[in-house]
Amino acid sequence: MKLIENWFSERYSDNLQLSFRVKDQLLSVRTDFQRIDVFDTYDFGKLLSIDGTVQLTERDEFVYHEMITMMPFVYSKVKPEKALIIGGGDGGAAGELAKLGLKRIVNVEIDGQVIEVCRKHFPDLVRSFTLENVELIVGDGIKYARTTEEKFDIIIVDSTDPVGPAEGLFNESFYKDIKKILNTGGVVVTQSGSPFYQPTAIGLAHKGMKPHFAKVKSYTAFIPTYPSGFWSFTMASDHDIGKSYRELPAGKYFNKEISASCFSLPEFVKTLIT
Ligand code: AG3
Repeated sequence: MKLIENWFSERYSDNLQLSFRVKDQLLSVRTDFQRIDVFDTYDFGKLLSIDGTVQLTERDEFVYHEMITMMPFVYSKVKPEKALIIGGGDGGAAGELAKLGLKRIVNVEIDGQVIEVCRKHFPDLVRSFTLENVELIVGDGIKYARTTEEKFDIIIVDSTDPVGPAEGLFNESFYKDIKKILNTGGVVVTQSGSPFYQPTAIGLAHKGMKPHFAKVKSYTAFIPTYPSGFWSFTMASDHDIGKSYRELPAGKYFNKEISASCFSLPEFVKTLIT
C-alpha cells in the first residue's frame, strides 16, 4: 500500500499499479491478521483495502457480490435455504443472500476488525449482520468447516488473495471439509483471482476442489477496481452445473444471459486450469 500525495495505488506487478485519486484517507489499522485501510476516492466512493489490495468500493461492489451469491443460487439443484459464508466481513455477500430469501445464513469472518471498520464506513453492507436470519461468527473459517455439524446448500468463500491469512482457503484439505458440510445438490463457490495478474489462483481453486467434487467450473465478471478488471470465480458441485437453473430477477450486473455467458472462458484462461 502506498499513499503518494493524494493517491492510493494497488500494485499489480513490479511495473504496474492502479491508482485512485483520493479525497482523504479515512482509516489505517494493523490487526492481528492484516492491515486495513479505508479511502474516500473521487471516482469509486469509499474504498476498502486489505494489505494494499482493493477489497471493495462503494461504486462497483455490486458486481462481485451479485456474482458470488446469485450464481450459486441459480445453479444449486435444491432450493437453497441455508448458506455459509467464509470471509465476507463487510456483509456484502450476506446482504445479497438475504435478499434472495435464504432462511439461514452463517457468516464466519476471521478478523473482527474488518467487521468493525466496515460497520463504521460501509454501514449499508454491514447492516445484513443485524438481520434475524444471519448469524455472524468471528473465527477461523477453516476450523469452522472442519468442526461444524451443520450442513449448507450454498457455501461461499469470500476471501482475500491466496497469500497470507486466506492461503488455506484454496487447499484440498479445506475442500474436503467443505464437501462434508455441503448438502446434496448444493454448490460451493470461491473467488479465484485475476486470470491475467494472478494466473495461479484459479488453478489453485481447481486443484483444491477437483478431488472432492464431480464438477468444477470457473466463470468471470468485469470488476473495474480489481487487477485487470477481469475477475474469476470457481464453483463446484456434484451435479452438472448449468443444467438446472432457478429463475431469478436480474440484478444490477447479473442477469440470465450473463449467468450462461460468464462460463465462456478465453483460451489463455482454460490453459490455467487444465
Ligand atoms: N474479496 C476478494 C477481493 C480480492 C481482491 N484482490 C485484489 N484486489 N488484489 C472481496 C471482499 C468483498 N466482500
